[in-house]
Amino acid sequence: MIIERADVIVTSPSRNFVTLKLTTDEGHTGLGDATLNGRELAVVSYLRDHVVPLLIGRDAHRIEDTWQFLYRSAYWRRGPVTMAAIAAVDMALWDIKGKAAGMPVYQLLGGASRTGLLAYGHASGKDLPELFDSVRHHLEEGYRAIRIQTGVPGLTSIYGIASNAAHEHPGSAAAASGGRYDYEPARRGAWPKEEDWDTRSYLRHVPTVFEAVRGEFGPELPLLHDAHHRLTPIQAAQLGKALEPYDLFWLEDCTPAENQEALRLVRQHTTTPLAIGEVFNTVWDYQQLIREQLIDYVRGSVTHTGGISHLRKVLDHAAQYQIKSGMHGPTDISPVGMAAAMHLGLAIHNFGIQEYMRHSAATDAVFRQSFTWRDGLLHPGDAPGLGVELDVDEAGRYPYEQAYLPFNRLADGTVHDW
Ligand code: CS2
Ligand code: MG
Repeated sequence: MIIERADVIVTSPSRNFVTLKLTTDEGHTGLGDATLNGRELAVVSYLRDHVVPLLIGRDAHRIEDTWQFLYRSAYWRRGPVTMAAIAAVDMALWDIKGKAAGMPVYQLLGGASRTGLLAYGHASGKDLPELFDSVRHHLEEGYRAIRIQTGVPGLTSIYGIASNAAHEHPGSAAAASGGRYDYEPARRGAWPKEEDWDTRSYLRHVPTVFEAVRGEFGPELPLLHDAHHRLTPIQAAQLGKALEPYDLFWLEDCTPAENQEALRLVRQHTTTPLAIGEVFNTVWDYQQLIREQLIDYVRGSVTHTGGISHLRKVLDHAAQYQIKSGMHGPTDISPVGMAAAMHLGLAIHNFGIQEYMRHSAATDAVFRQSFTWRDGLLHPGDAPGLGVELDVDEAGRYPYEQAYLPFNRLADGTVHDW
């Protein structure tokens, strides 16, 4: 079965998505997510100008050989742009293979290891009343695990606080459903928006928030928190220790982990479970984190970690150290990337939890999906392949929009991790 055509489709229903669509001589098509939030067009060019010409005429069944060819023949290795492009090709070839076999991709990966995938959603609020309202909203939606993010006294704008969809995101899923919280985890703008940050205020405030949430919602509900790369290792250790009484499911991105060794210091001081990896893109980024058991969850997404084939290898390596998956799943992972994550998550033994941010109604009209969300569990469905079809005409209604992620400055003007 030969790849005859490759299209790179950019569409922006609510936010930008980049999708690779492959078509074979036998008429099968496959989709791959290549979305890199804030740098989408870099991946578009990498695919259109450098990868697509190499795909035409290749045997669509040779997924591993195509992966190794694209990774090693590029000469320049790793990085978010390269690995998102390779991920899209990998996902599209698994989609095609599933359709040719008449099986959902999870069956090709070894079949189901569980009935469904535990998911978590993002509750947030600028203050406790708004946060509690958001937690209740997510419990009503069926979530069995919830991420907690709040405003910090003295800071004017901060990562993670949902906008009120009804007026800020017309056309969003929540606005359509009358819900109060739609959520763009990284509220983007046509120019990088400057946000402010102060670690000492944050470290004083967060433990009081979890004290209040446990008081209101009890000790059982799995709670997660994302420090979003902003702390030094010893500050991360301080926060992990301060949160131990609140029994978090995980503390995410507690400190920038390019220096994987930094997590040794955090690990020495706290038993709060740690999740890292959404900005990583190959197994080499995790090598020390996994081998020294410095983390408990691998946060990589299929879209940003070289596809199903490579993230499977990372997670099989992690399984040897009792480390589980916690795949990244905000709205900047497209429905195609989410579907691929669900197929992989259903098949592997060391599944942990799946992040699940609901896409907007406009996005769902572009990407017709067959996954299910029932009683707090996701399932990829049993449609052949990944189970997502892209409506090219609907996609054409939403041209690309320049959109940057925000950035942080400290009170003295120093740029800080966002
Ligand atoms: C966040 C992301 O979901 C998360 O854990 O870290 O929403 C992140 O801010 C975005 O993916 C950035 O594009
Ligand atoms: Mg995160």
